[in-house]
Amino acid sequence: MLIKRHRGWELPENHATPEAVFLNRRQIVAGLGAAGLVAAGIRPARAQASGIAAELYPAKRNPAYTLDRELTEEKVATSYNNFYEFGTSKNIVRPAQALTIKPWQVKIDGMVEKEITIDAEDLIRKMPIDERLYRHRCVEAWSMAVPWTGFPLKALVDFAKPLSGAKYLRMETFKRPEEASGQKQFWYPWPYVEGLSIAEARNDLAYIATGVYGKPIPKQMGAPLRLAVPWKYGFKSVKSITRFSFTDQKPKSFWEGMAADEYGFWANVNPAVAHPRWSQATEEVIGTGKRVPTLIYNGYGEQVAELYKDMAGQKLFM
Ligand SMILES: Nc1nc2c(c(=O)[nH]1)N[C@H]1C(S)=C(S)[C@@H](COP(=O)(O)O)O[C@H]1N2
Ligand SMILES: [Mo]
Repeated sequence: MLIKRHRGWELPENHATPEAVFLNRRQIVAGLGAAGLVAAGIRPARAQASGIAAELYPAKRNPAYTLDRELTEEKVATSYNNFYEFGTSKNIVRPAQALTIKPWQVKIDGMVEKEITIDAEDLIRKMPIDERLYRHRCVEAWSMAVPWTGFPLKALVDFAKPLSGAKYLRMETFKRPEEASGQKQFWYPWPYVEGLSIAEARNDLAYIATGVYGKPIPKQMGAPLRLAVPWKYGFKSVKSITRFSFTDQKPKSFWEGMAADEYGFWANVNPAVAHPRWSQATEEVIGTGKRVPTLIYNGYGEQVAELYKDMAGQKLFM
């Protein structure tokens, strides 16, 4: 079992870096601007990484979501990324800085009581923020473990007030080829789209991350808000979301549009079901050089297996 009890007030152990805690407190308490930080001998670049609703970080850790494994080092997790809008390599930190995240309009539409557009900062400030330690397993058979900050997707679903006929939640990334050169590659079905069933979106584990390592989330990891569904392959966790649409039609995802026989809608982690081109039995834990066995539902079966009990015969693991 992966869940270990921690008291909520305990300080993050080996991740929320002391300087992040220090900078956040100092900025709030002393009201130090970048100039003040320079005077104090602190590089402003780090402080300015706090873009959106910076006063929320670091947030109180939720003791229900901790792990029995080491967290991935911050500099590893924040510099080894998949974000095809900015290139197909893992090294997209630099091009991703071109993304404008302030202001950031989020549209909530489709089968809801009332469609709205709201700025990400206003939306985030309405949500119940906590910190959670989650595993993350990419379909490419590597994994990491990160301390997200954010809010349960369920809170956004409740805020949206979906109509009773809504069965799916479709989530869409920005489309700005002028900022994201990968989107000039016309053979990809931009914008990046992902979807969940409403039951999945209401599961306690489904999460919208707005921060990581005790700070606002960096652009390369999907600022200002991205999905984190740790029992599914990483491609489901769509980054930099601009639109949440409630629908009765199963959404067609970006990767389904590319290769439907390799990347399906459910995409739940299962070591026993191989990708057509490679095994999913083990995963490389990035930053450690080690391979470990992959777990069914990425170790979260107790929380999510129930969602699929009446779905035998569907391709749940691809
Ligand atoms: N918009 C968008 N979201 C995306 C992707 C992408 O290319 N574009 N890549 C996905 C994949 S394959 C993975 S493994 C995770 C990687 O998240 P990380 O870089 O924060 O680890 O983001 C997912 N979300
Ligand atoms: Mo991935």
